[in-house]
Amino acid sequence: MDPTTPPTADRQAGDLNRNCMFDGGDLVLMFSDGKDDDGNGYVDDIAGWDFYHNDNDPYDDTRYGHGTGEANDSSAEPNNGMGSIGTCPHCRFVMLRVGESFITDSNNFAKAVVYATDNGFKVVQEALGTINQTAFSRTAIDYAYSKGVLIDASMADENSRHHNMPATWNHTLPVHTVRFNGDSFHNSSSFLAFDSCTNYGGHAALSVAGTS
Ligand SMILES: [Ca+2]
Ligand SMILES: [Ca+2]
Ligand SMILES: [Ca+2]
Ligand SMILES: [Ca+2]
Repeated sequence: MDPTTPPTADRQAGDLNRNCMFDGGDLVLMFSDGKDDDGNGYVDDIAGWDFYHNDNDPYDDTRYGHGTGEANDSSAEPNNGMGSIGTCPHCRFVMLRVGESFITDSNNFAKAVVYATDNGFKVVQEALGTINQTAFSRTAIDYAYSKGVLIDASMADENSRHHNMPATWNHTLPVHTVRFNGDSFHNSSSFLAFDSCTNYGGHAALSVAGTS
């Protein structure tokens, strides 16, 4: 037996990666066979894709948590005895890894956007600042827009008016947070009440209450 193969008891239990939960990593271990069965160019893309390391396990192994945290905020399951509830708790999500922190290459992001668009995703949610804004990334964003895919883009967290890519390209929905000084953030009604842990400026298309 391959020494990396989990013991039979773990396979039967389904938690093959032994992180005490059933997750995409278990599906990757259980069903990967080295064949690109659907012929989309990605071998065993069973539970998303890692465009940073170009493999089929998008697990956040640096534990940076930005994208993982956004997935949690958006789609965390209700009534499961764990953590908080997402804003869309019955939405399904797929992890597409494009970097190991907040900063990444926009070409990785572009590949993920094309993948999401071609696989019928409705929304791409990102928490990124890219070191570049290549023609490929701009074209990918426009391609998603042409297919009706919403790209929900982070304004970033520098209390600044600087242009954070890729949010500043046309056809994204840049989002920042507001809060009301000295009172509940639920009372925020003005762009000027921006949260100091967010950017601001003409690209801010949507303001939401936040506490970070
Ligand atoms: Ca597991
Ligand atoms: Ca396969
Ligand atoms: Ca495939
Ligand atoms: Ca990986």
